[in-house]
Amino acid sequence: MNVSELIVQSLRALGVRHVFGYPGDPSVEVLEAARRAALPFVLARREGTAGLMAEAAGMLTGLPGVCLSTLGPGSSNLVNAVANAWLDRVPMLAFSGQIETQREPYFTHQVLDHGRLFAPVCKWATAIQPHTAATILRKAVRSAMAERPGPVHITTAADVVGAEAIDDRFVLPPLAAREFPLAFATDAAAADAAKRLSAARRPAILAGIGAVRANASEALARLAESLGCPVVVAPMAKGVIDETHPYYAGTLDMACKDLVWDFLSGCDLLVAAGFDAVELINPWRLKVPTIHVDSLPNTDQVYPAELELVGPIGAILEALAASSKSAPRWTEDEVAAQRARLRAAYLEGRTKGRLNPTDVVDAVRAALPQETIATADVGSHKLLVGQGWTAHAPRSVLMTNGLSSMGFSLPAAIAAKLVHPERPVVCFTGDGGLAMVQGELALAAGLTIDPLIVVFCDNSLNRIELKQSRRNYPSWGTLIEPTDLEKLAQSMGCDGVMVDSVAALERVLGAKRASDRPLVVGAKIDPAQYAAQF
Ligand SMILES: Cc1ncc(C[n+]2csc(CCOP(=O)(O)OP(=O)(O)O)c2C)c(N)n1
Ligand SMILES: [Mg+2]
Repeated sequence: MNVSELIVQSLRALGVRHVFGYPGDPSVEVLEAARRAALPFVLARREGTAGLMAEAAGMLTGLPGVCLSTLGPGSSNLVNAVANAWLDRVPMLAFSGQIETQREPYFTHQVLDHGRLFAPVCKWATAIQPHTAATILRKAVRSAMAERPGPVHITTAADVVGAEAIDDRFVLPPLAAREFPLAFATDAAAADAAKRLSAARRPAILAGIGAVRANASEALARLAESLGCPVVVAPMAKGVIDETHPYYAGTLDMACKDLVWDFLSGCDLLVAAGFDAVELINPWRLKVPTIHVDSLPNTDQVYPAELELVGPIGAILEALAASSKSAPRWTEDEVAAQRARLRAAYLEGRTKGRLNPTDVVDAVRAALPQETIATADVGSHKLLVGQGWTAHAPRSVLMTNGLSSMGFSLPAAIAAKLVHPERPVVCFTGDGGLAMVQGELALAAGLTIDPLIVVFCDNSLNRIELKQSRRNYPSWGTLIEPTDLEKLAQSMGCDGVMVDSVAALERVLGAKRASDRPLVVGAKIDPAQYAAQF
């Protein structure tokens, strides 16, 4: 078995179903090994988008997303996606080719030092060798998946990929640590937490991506119900509690953020459940005593916590639910009133008779079934989708709120469709974000998948343009040309349509459409609502 075959075999053993990438000379052996093992290779239009597809696959499955590039320009193109997975805390295995091992130390053409290039944006940057191959892969997998998960970058040199693997027995490591039940009743910190919760009159839970990774949804709902306590979620954790649950109380740091922060300020105890401060866009402003519940200690200290309960998040939340008795602290009506305030604020600033950004979010939500996977890009539209889209299950909304790289949502939607072909997928993107990655429309068409791609067309990098106007600066360097998305989509093998009214949008969403072709809907919105909101 050569090293490439060993790599493919270990990816198979791990349950990986796709490799996303863009090849070069040193990738040929890896491609051939994947072909022989019938491991699908998804040829993206550039490495950066391939990596974002891998990231989305990692978000959806919890297994490392796998991407591949050539050396030099391929690896440098891959850096953005690896960094995105790094700050979004998504497990990833990123492979880049390299010149032969003997030439690497001195040769210059296309040779970058991958160790130095990737070290700041991954958990481990390493290289594979025949005599250590299986061990390196085992360590890479375990490192990528261990809390907090993230990317591992593996250099595969041109002379190594075809060489016989000497260390050739890949043993799949346990992918999660055995979580022993906590001795909650006898633990002083736990008893302290239970006492504080029992004494609290206005507690709230702030749930984040750690709770999603820990599959703690049920425990979270149980704690909310047993306390009678609202749950605010971080954007990437949307769906960790069904947003139609009576105790769901909004998404943090998206649209209407002051309402959410003020609501939390009024609480007398906060349980941060798997909340990762990487999702904070604004500085922490709460003075509320906080209990940090996570698989890791609160080493970031972006927010202070008086007490830390570190371990299996679901088990800790269950134990808190069981141990903190007393009457519900909030009525369901009080939490419903908060949701109603949020909804009213989210709708503010619309212009009658125009296609407002929230009209687009709401019409799409109304037209698509509960099990839809939504991906959102980065920009003004994301803030409204983040608050306005009703999520029903964890891992059903994919967005990047760690690195927050534009151009994420289209590749993520393609990956979502490959991972879950049976579920409807909608991609929300700004016109700026789409322009960065629009070549991938041709990939989506080639794959005969049917994501719905909804583009907020405002001819602007609105999020930045608004910041200019806040300072009374003219819009300069932030305007983009209008694009005929109907023509663009068609030239890429997709269906396309432009709409400029709610009625036209609803007609398109209600019409029967091809199940083997993406549909691009260019929504010509009136951006005035953004200005009113942000
Ligand atoms: C790769 C990248 N470049 C720049 C930014 C900074 N940025 C954040 S939002 C934004 C504007 C996005 O424009 P568009 O996609 O049209 O969305 P809109 O704000 O108009 O809804 C920019 C430039 C970023 N987040 N990522
Ligand atoms: Mg825009």
